[in-house]
Amino acid sequence: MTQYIFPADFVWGSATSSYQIEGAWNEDGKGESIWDRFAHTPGKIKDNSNGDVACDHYHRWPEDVQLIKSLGFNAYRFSVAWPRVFPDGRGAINPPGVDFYNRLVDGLLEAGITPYATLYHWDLPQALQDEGGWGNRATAEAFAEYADVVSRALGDRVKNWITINEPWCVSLLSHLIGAHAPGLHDGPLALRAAHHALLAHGLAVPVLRANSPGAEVAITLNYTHPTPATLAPAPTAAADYSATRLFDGFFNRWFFDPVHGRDYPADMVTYYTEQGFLPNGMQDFVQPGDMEIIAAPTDYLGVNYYTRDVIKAAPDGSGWASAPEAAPLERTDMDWEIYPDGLYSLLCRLHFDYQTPKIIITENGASYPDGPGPDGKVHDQKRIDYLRSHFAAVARARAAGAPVAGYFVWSLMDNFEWGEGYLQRFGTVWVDFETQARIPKESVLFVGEVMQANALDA
Ligand code: IFM
Repeated sequence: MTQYIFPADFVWGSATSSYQIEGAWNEDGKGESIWDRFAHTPGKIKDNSNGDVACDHYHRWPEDVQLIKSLGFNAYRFSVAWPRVFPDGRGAINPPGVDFYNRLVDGLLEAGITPYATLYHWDLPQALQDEGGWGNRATAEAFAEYADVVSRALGDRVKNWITINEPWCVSLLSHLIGAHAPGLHDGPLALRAAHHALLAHGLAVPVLRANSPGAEVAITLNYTHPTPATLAPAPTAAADYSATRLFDGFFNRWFFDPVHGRDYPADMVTYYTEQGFLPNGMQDFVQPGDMEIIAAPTDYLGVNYYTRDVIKAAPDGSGWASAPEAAPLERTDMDWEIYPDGLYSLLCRLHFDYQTPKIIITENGASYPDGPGPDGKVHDQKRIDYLRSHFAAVARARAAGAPVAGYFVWSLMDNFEWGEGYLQRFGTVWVDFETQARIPKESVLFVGEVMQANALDA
């Protein structure tokens, strides 16, 4: 048994996002988002559900704030729904939408909980999508206007800002793979979208700093740990390694490199050119000065980590393929392998390779099909095991020198898990979606003990 100690000022929080919990999709002047449109389109969500009601947090936020407080978290990461503030994406502000977040922030502060506000967690106003969405450079400019309005309203009290959540999902998952709104399959568009999402981040950084003096500003990137399916001396090892390196470029380096001032990775520019994703070259959407804007110094990097990907060379030699046959570890309900060493590696990679000055884990957690037992309690031992192993990975990375300053568990409560609907429960609080009852799971009691002690036995 090892005891890991966390520093006294370590941030312990839980996280959610607007579309996943708020509901009230068309109340008080809110505009339609791309997720409203996507989820209302038959066949897009596995259980044919949507976020119309979700956790009804829009109406139940006071009790949710009390819940967060009672669980012992000292920070809460939420996101602002852009179409609540600007129903048309820009132009006329919707005051009731801004008031909602004003009340939420006041409530959090009264409860002694530090708010971490994410400006974009995927609910783009549909009006902007109708003008080209993230494929359109004007969306990045509209984001800066939105960041200005929100930070003028909340910036006296919110001192922790995250611009964009997971630009890989905003761009490649949504515009190439098509699993998320707007559900497209267009490689060139996906790369434009990625650039404009990063540009939006960079444009917002000085705006947030100006309107929220003393605030810490960050972007959140998601990371998957790329692992080659075979190692030397297997005859496939060299090809699997090259494929893994490409996959790392696709998922990780395309985003981690530019925000660290390294430009887009040259090997991936070559690869995407060969794939026909850059028919007019990078200069088609990268304008002079953009890379400096994207690399605007931030106060920390937010990282979301869940799993690894085991990769082999594609049979036709053109890229990578998933290698489930070489991925034998226990899995969560999302079918994601449990691999805490990937979190350790990420944190060390950021520290030793990228020299990231400060890191906060803005999401980490696990989905399991849990529910209350005969005693009315939710015994989610597997989630406890998952969290314990990942807390230990954080502590080990800290011991190796990685400047990790905080950890937010995903998620505060069960919620709308995007294309999976309500079939996946990531919450540390169980939600009955019929009655909206909330029951803290045993895992959140475990997290509470760790937070209280600021220490972990593992
Ligand atoms: O629920 C999502 C969250 O919105 C973004 N990061 C990953 C989580 C689990 O899939």
